Amino acid sequence: MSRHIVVTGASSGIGAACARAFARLGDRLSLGARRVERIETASPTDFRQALDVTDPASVARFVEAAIAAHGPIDVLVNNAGLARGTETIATATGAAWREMVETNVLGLLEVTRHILPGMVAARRGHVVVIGSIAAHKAYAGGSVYCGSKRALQSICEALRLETLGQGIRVTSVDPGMVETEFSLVRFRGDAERAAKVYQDTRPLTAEDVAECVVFAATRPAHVNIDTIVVMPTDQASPHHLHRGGR
Ligand code: NDP
Ligand code: 8X3
Repeated sequence: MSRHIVVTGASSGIGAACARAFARLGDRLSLGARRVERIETASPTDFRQALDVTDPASVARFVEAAIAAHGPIDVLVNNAGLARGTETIATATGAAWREMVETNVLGLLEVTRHILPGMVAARRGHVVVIGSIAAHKAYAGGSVYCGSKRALQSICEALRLETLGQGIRVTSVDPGMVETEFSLVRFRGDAERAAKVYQDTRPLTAEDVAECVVFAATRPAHVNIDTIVVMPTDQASPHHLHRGGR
């Protein structure tokens, strides 16, 4: 049966790949991102609307319109997120910290708090969070990005406790290196520096991660996949990569 899937950050990378993967299953999609014109729709019934997860009014408008378009939400893929810069704590100005926390943590909570009550009322629903291996292992220059992703682990744990017995599933998909626009955003548009991140190594594709999301979301209702940690074969930790060619 077709389900209503919401994907945040669907204009690029992992979010766009999740949208394509669920579209192939025949699900009804509601897709949001700030660059709404970049969101690809597979079917004329797919719903897309500008969404800035850091703006509570934008989140409220998006969720209301998504439910009006496709009815109760079955799966929320909390994917919108970013890393900005690699400044150390001593050299940062703080602006990028606020952007990361407002997007990765507060934005995710804002979207989730609007969608969860409908899932609880229906006594079914699935909240998927795109975490990161950065949640499992911090690195120099990544303090706040890593911290924001580690915060999501606690949020997922609390969410499972708060919804226990109410039919809600909570899954964190925690990827290692994925070749998307992530590094371009992190390095503020410096394409040369971003390309070097993926040089001579074989990263995951956005599709690899979307397959993990779809796997979790297509288990029977009594099965909750807690956490999927997925890394390239050529990666052992955030900064331990084998660069033997692609
Ligand atoms: P991309 O930069 O390709 O995609 C990020 C998406 O997030 C875009 O669609 C962007 O849309 C959206 N987004 C960013 N800020 C906002 C906002 N305020 N409101 C709504 N949407 C927003 O990167 P990825 O696909 O790689 O990143 C997706 C997720 O995966 C992130 O949470 C990231 O932390 C995580 N991740 C990525 C890894 C990687 O190596 N690439 C590894 C582990 C985790 P727009 O700019 O149009 O708003
Ligand atoms: C993205 C992966 O290692 O750059 O979450 O933090 S990493």
